[in-house]
Amino acid sequence: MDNYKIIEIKQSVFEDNDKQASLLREELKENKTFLLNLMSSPGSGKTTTVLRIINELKDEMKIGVLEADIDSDVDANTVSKTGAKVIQLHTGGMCHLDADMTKQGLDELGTDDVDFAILENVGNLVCPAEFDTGSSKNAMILSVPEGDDKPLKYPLMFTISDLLLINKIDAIDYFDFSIDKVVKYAKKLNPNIKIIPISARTGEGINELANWLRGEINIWNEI
Ligand SMILES: Nc1nc2c(ncn2[C@@H]2O[C@H](COP(=O)(O)OP(=O)(O)OP(=O)(O)O)[C@@H](O)[C@H]2O)c(=O)[nH]1
Ligand SMILES: [Mg+2]
Repeated sequence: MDNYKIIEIKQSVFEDNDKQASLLREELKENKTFLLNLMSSPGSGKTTTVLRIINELKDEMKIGVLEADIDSDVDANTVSKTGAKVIQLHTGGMCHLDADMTKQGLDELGTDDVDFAILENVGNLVCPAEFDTGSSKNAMILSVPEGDDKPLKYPLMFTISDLLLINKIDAIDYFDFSIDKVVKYAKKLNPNIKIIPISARTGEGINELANWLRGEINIWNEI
């Protein structure tokens, strides 16, 4: 039997998503649960990065994962093999999650024994950027094969993200991709964005990512 649930999430009835997001953030803070909203295009490496994060932090904290997809349970199946608590959310065709939909997933996951919840959002660089999920921090992945012009084409995603992971740097020799250009464009849109080049495949940069997460989780639990 699979050790994860699949939830068909209901469309939100709330009109004011920002209000729902603030309420959820307050609830998570009281509960001392840090929620990372991880966004990217399909195939940029979200699930592979989630596996790396779990591997790095699982001995220090209890981790729970929400896998959001239009259909399938491929990612929940992969992540459940790590032993982390996982829920697969089906969005019924919607290309994003809002705060109420995220809450439906967290309620099912149960956050009382979760210190760090990771939401793998639906693969898409547009819609997820438009909806506050109630997360503690927003992270995005841009992978090398997608090209270094993406901050110019999808500025909102780079503007609302606290962390930009440049993934698949093991493949950089095969693509015309300038990390310097991405850093320049992204910082222009969002001067405070933290940028970490990684390879979820080889593990390069994962230490720095884990340290960033440890720092943010500590801050979240202190204030
Ligand atoms: N070369 C290389 N391949 C990678 C890296 N990270 C992920 N991949 C590969 O990229 C493909 C997609 O990775 P996933 O982790 O499934 O990507 P995803 O963003 O979760 O995809 P969706 O959930 O479908 O949106 C897989 O074949 C991975 O093995 C990396 O750092 N380097
Ligand atoms: Mg995935």
